[in-house]
Amino acid sequence: MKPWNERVVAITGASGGLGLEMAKETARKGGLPVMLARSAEKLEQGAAVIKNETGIRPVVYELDVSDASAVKQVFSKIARETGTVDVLINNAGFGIFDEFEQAKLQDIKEMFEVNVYGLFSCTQAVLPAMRKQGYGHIIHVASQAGKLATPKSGGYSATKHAVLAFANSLRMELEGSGIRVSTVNPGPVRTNFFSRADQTGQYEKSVEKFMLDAGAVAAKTIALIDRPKRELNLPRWMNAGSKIYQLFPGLMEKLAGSQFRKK
Ligand code: NJP
Repeated sequence: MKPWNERVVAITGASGGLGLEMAKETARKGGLPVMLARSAEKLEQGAAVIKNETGIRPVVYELDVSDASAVKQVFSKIARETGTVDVLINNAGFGIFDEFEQAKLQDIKEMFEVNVYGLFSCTQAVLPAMRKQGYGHIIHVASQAGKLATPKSGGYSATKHAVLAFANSLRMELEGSGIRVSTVNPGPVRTNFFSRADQTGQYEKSVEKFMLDAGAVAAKTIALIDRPKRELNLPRWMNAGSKIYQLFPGLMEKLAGSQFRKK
């Protein structure tokens, strides 16, 4: 991998929340953040804050990751105007929490379009150039919901399970290519995510005491670039719960089922 001051780090969903914090952390290290999201105005505002703090002016592009042809166009533009993407952070995503019987199929489709197909398109857009240069790092922001699905998050959890399955397959396909694949699986993080995921505010309230700080999650994610590993799981205790669930699902649902009903 090149030194930080030559690294190009493309981050989807960088107009707010985790993505914006990751762009900040990239610039603090001396790297060039390429910030992608739908809201051009928020991207520009975020980039200005980063320029003020670090002296580095991020490159911004308006992009809806669910639009596969726009993804192709924007990533070709990045390659032409900025250079090869050394690190791609597939972070754009959203959730809608609903009992499945009441859930709208359209909402679930849209979650798959962004959280899964968007991530596929962005990954395909950067792979050929990473292969050519012989290195690169693709970091997918999945979730603890990709390991343990709880009530009211069937659709959302299914998208994140898909991301983890895809990441594991891709990692094996890319063995020996110099391209690393990691996933970041956080529990609840203090961002705007909940304003769409749960408009009642009930879930946010019930997990308030163990919400992660977005800046801290972003710093650990960017640290993965220097010390790649397959998964970053936060907080650790929650991941321990997910592991025990995978071993003894029936028992866990019986003993800790009420803990799974926070949404
Ligand atoms: O959420 P939020 P987070 N095309 O709402 C963008 C996962 N996660 O930072 O397009 C392109 O503050 C949107 O930008 P805009 C979660 O699943 C979270 O928490 O301008 N971009 C904004 O920048 C997601 O994968 C928690 O509206 C699109 C960003 O995505 C990632 O963390 C827990 C887009 C969302 O920012 C970041 O979410 C967990 C599109 N079509 C996993 N649609 C948590 N917060 O608790 C949205 O386990 N965006």
